[in-house]
Amino acid sequence: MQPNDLERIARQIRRRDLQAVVEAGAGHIGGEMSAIDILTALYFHVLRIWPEEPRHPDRDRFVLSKGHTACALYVTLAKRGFLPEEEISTFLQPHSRLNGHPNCNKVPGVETNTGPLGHGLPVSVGMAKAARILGAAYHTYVMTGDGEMQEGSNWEAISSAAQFGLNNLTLIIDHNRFQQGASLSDTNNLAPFRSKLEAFGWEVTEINGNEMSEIVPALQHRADRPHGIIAHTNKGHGISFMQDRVEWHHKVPNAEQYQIALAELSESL
Ligand SMILES: Cc1ncc(C[n+]2csc(CCOP(=O)(O)OP(=O)(O)O)c2C)c(N)n1
Ligand SMILES: [Mg+2]
Repeated sequence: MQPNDLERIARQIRRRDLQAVVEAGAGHIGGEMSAIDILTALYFHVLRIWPEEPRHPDRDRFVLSKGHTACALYVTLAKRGFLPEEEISTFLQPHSRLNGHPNCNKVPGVETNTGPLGHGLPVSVGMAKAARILGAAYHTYVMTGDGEMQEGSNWEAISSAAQFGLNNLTLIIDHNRFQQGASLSDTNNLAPFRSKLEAFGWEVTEINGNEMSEIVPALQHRADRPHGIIAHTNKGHGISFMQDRVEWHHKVPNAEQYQIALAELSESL
């Protein structure tokens, strides 16, 4: 697929995500918009997957460690054929399997439960290590938030991955410079990430994480050790009034804001 096609799909996913958050009256729209270009590249170009057989043993694994942005994952999985697209309208409704955080026992395509930050990367190290033990060829990808990197468990996992020589593991840090309620630099600022990952023995690539032509080759790159992608993104990317505004971590657009956002995400742009 060409970058143009992927950009078109990403816009469609952004629109559906926006609509779902507005209809549910809740969600984490800022961190969804920052991550959607990477999710699109993964599910529509990079991952080796079979939607009709979500547990295929040879499938590549993707773990959304920043589980609060579940809605973006659900919309992407639905568009790729893992679940009915109509089901997105049940997001956060009673009895829906599309909960605020992804559950692998309920939703096809979800690899592990996430939501409590700091767990997806350790689990992904286990998945990559398991591939080693089994002699399996699948690749494991995991996306964390930049605020999430403040969890100490991530750094234990990073050191283990290097120790195990896991060249079948790619970590993507969605570096949108904000966490919940504050900018990263005003809290426990771990940026810059490159020098820290390199000190643990990882190979590092830095990209514009909202630019498809940079995302795809970085995801496809294979190193001789664990690979970290520092994806510089904008929280709320694609919707002008949300970008870099801390309140859009989990604010819900009102009717007027919804119309402005929809227009900005329209096909013609
Ligand atoms: C262990 C844990 N502590 C706190 C929270 C509450 N929480 C949800 S999202 C979030 C901020 C995450 O920021 P970041 O990782 O940068 O995510 P993004 O900017 O991509 O939305 C926090 C503190 C949580 N989900 N898990
Ligand atoms: Mg962040």
